[in-house]
Amino acid sequence: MGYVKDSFKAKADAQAKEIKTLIEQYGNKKLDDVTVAQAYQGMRGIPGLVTETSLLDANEGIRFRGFSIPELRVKLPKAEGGSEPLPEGLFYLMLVGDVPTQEHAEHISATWARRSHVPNYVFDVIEALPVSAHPMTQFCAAILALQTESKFAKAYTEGMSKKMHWDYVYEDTMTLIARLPRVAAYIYRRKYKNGEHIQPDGMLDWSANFAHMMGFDNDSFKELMRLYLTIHADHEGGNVSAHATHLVGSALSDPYLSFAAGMTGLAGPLHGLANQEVIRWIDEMYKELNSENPSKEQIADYIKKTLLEGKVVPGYGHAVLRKTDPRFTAQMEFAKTHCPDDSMIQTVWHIYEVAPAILESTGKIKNPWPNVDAHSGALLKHYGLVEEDFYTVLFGVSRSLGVLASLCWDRALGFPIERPKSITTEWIKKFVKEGEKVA
Ligand code: CMX
Repeated sequence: MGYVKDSFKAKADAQAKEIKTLIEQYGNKKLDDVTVAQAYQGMRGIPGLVTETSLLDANEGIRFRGFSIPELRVKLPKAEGGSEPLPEGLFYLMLVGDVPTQEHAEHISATWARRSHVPNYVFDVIEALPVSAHPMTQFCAAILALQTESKFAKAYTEGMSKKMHWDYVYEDTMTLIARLPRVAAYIYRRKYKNGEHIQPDGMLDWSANFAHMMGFDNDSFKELMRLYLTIHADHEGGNVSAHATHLVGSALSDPYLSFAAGMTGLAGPLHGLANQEVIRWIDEMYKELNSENPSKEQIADYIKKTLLEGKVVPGYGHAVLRKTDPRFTAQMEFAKTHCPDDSMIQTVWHIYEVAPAILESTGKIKNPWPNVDAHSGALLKHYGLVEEDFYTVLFGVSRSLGVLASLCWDRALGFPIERPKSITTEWIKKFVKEGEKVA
């Protein structure tokens, strides 16, 4: 067994013991009460899920195993000559629970490089779709095509013991993550670069190789990819992509099927597709104002117009966060160092200066601050990755790290099939009138 796998299993066994004791001692203790509003309004704030890899604080933002993004930018291993964290290190942290050494991160890089070969029929499946198909549609189809190699599905059919579930989920996780950059880069080159594909470079780290296969060999872009693939990786368990992966995995669907479910959810405009929508919204504003350098007053008027038309301002708001997303701030800091004079980045910063007050003045938007998607597209555009409908695929490649590390934990801890109770409006009406539960 590899030493990453050994360390994970040792941690998970210890945690499973602790959880058993917790359930024995406190199994009936209430975590919270559920209100009628929560049942109707997306189950906001109900603590009904356990996800070990990260925890979101409404004001502070995400912490991965207790570490904030600014802390991780310092603590996680870097590529040679680089200053941004290697996502390989974040994966180790989420999976094992300890801050990795340089050697741990490099070991994961090498493992993923070794496992990155994508079978030809996966490319055939992508090629069977019209080139006009949205990149997320092509990405989801390719993940399902990769599923034919699931070791978990094969072992399950052959009658594996429940005790082995974690092992095969781990193996599928490592192979799937290893292959995603090749698949994503293939979709990118197919759709936007006349199918002129670039072979992987096994000497590069996961992010740099991904950048290389897309056709970007600029060192600064590789640094952006390392940061991008780190900060998008996980956002605790209740968001649509994480929850969908966890839910489908709880039926013992293998990691490929589970991750495909997460990705179909990420493709929604209120979730991961918002990064594409932000750029479209800015481009429409530029077109309407006939200027790529709008004043703050013009931006403010355009935001008000968007709201009057009954549309959302993409990149703003969040179901949990109540302050500026630290993932936005990390990207802003990167832009201040690498490309402060870019005109679209300047627009993003001007929007940040005016949008929160306008959104707040509506009185109904709970979080008027920017989320991760408000900044990412402008940075990618700066480096020439201008095809915004590809952006959610980048998000998806990164999100694999968190949701699949969590899936390993789900199976190692033996979590059962997820099956919350649903009720009807009739049930609720009777309950609020008679004060009792209806059978
Ligand atoms: N622009 C306009 N209206 C917004 C808004 C925004 N950015 N954010 C919230 N609202 C509206 C909601 O649509 C809702 O309106 P109704 O009452 O008319 O239905 C009201 O304000 C209350 O919503 P909320 O409780 O503040 O927010 P929710 O938890 O329901 O939704 C989110 C959260 C992210 C879906 C929402 O803020 C939104 O649509 N933002 C724009 C899309 C976006 O950026 N999504 C990316 C999120 C991050 C990610 O997952 O990648």
